[in-house]
Amino acid sequence: MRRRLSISLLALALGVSLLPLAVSAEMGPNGIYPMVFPIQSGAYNITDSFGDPRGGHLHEGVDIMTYGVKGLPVVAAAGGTVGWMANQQGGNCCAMQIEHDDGWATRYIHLNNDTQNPDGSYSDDGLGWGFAPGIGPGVRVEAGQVIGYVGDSGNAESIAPHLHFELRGPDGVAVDPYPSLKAAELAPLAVPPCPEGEICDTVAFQETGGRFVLWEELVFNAALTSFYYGNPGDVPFSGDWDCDGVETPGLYRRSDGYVYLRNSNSQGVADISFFFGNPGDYPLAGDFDDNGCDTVSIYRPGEQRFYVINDLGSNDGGLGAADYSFLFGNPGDKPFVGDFNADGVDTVGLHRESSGLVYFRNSNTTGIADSQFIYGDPGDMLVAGDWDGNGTDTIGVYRRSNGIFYLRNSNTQGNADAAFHAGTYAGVIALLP
Ligand SMILES: [Ca+2]
Ligand SMILES: [Ca+2]
Ligand SMILES: [Ca+2]
Ligand SMILES: [Ca+2]
Repeated sequence: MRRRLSISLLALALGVSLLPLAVSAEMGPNGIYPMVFPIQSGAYNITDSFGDPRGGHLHEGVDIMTYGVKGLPVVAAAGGTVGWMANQQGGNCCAMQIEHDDGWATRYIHLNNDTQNPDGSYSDDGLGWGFAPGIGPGVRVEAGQVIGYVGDSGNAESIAPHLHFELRGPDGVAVDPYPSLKAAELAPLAVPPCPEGEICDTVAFQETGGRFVLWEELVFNAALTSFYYGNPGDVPFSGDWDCDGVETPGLYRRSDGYVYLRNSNSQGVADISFFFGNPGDYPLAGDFDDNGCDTVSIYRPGEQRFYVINDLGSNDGGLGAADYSFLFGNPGDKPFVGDFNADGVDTVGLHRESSGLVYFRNSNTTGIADSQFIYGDPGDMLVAGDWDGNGTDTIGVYRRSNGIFYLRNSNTQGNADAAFHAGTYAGVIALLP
């Protein structure tokens, strides 16, 4: 039996804090500083050696070991200007600091100081030069620009060549760069999967406290916007409720079938609320009739039945009967929606979280799956979106165990086409902001 929320309960549910919110442009969520990995070619190995005791002091960086190889190019982890450089030949040759535009800094220590021979080997003579041409104090550098070369200068003469890499906050204090380096490894130079000029879906993550964090591009160092909407435990989804081409969040309260829709990606109360379905149903949102407007339908797991409706409700009212329903799927599987064949009509799919099985239909009718394959690991959360702007929705998974979002540009089994470290969240939605 359905019941309406009282006004006060509704206010409590949706009238959350009105504090202005912004995710820091400097340090991303989960302690990840957005940067590119400082070595972009050649083999390396890193372990988290930050804070290890080193000859009377604590190690203030992470050593990126290069398996005995000198001369690998070192790139700036972020855009900024060259700060100090130590270039006295012999003793301290070839260490530098890049001062980032946001006040943070990175240090690159033990750059090469040896002479390269005609055969490519290095004489361990301390007479070489480990800075890239044109690099000097005050010079502007961009993220990914080559600034120097790996070596064994300074107190690394007696050990293997490596890059000692430090990350320092605006206060000058070294912070452990290891999580940021691991995140940067996933996205060399952070190339977004959306080609220049295309219109592509992105994702927003839902925090346990009800805040959404929207990634403007699908790269770990994307600009972020965040806003509070809804209550912990509400199931998030997204759609274009007002047919303006912008997709915004909706929430479904599975305990009572209440739908709360918002028409902007900003903090505030629901613009549209109504109820549809029964306790325990799952929400689905999409354009099931290709009229340019998304509506909210439901999947009833106990019946394995989809109930589709092409209208939205209003004013906390009930929506009435579905336009049509059909059977599809197996008990326990979770529904998702997408236009998997680029014909303009959204259809339904199901994801078996226990095994990673994905299967979907290209029409909203009963029948066997038009496609099925395995993607991701058990426990991953699945969403579908048009990540590359070609009109076809494909799969992406958010892996809560490591905070990484993996996406694929075809609905087939295989490795991710792109991935980025996002951090720890409770849920994820795909949307076209
Ligand atoms: Ca809209
Ligand atoms: Ca529609
Ligand atoms: Ca379709
Ligand atoms: Ca696509």
